[in-house]
Amino acid sequence: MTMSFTPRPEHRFTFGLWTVGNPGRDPFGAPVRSVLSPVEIVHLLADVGAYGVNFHDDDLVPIDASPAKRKKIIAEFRKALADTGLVVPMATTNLFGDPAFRDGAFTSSAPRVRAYALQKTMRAIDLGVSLGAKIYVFWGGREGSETDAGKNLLEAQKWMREAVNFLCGYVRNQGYDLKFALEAKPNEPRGDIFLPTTGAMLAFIGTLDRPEMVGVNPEVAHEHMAGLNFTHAVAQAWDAGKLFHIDLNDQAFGRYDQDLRFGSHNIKSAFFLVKFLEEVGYAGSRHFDAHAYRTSDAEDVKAFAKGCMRTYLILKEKAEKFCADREIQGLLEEIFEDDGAMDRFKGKFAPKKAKALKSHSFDRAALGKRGQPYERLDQLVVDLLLGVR
Ligand code: DIG
Ligand code: MN
Ligand code: MN
Repeated sequence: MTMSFTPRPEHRFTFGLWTVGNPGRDPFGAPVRSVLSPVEIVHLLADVGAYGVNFHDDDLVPIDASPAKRKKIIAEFRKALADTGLVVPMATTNLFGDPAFRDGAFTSSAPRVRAYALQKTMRAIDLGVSLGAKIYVFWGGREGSETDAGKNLLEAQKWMREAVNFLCGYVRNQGYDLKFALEAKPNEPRGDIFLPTTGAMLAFIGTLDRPEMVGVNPEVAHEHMAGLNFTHAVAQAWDAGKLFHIDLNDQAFGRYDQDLRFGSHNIKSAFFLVKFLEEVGYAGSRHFDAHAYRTSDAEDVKAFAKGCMRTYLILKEKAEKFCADREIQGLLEEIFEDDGAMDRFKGKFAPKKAKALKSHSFDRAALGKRGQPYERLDQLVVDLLLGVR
């Protein structure tokens, strides 16, 4: 059953303006590709089969644009969306590029910077909502420290909480149909970034006034930078009802944030992620927060975008084959076999249940003798991914 790996709107593949628009600048080199306009990026994404486009406020409207220029840019962007049928599922604020944010935005030690960050974000929310965004991402790239000598860590948490609570209040007061998705990253550009993992973000959300308005936007590269299993983080977010958005890319462990083409480095972990998302019926955007190699020319950038979507669709088909594979399913039945003998101890606590369990006799030696066929199962996954099954 080989389906065509052609992206369609129902796949909900999205890209940020900053992804295929990345001109190839890096900390050690100047841009290598011409800068594309938002309109050119929308048409490029339409050409490769994307469903939607996302943006930081400054990606669309330069921070120093005149009101007339702003109006023109937005009108042209709207027309490109209408001409191509692309939508804007998500928007976000650039709170990391301008020098004003060099010591953070919501957690800057300077009150004026913290207030300015709120103002910039409210204006960016207005823009995002006006173009159709229903999810608003916050990535705190500058929220952190190089030395903790100058930071009050409890104040920083409080300021972050106040900012998110304030913005939830703003969204409610405006009557916007908008939810927030917090994106974690352990470091870069700050030496250490506050709330460094998706798990940390999930704990933080529980301290907010309106936690129901706030979820997470896990990114593959960022959890990998922390040495973590990305699909485990996604599963925890899903279990908490907080997987509001997801940033797909790839990343070698122990490296700077590479934002590689999806599935280009860890194909097996990408497979387990796609299998999870498809099995649970994740209905949100499949957002590729990634960019082409600096060595890529314009044509290779399009190949990068096509590759992100193609790999996702190939792995989606592999996941379907996994679920239909009788030998794999046979092993899973063996692994999860249950004779029902422990049913009386399952579920919520009850004094009688605890009493009976405490007095139950287990054959501990027999428990230790039972192995699991994970080698056989994992080799079947490898066979599947290598195309020999
Ligand atoms: C980086 O991983 C961040 C920023 O690009 C943006 O704020 C967010 C949107 O996906 N990801
Ligand atoms: Mn990243
Ligand atoms: Mn991201």
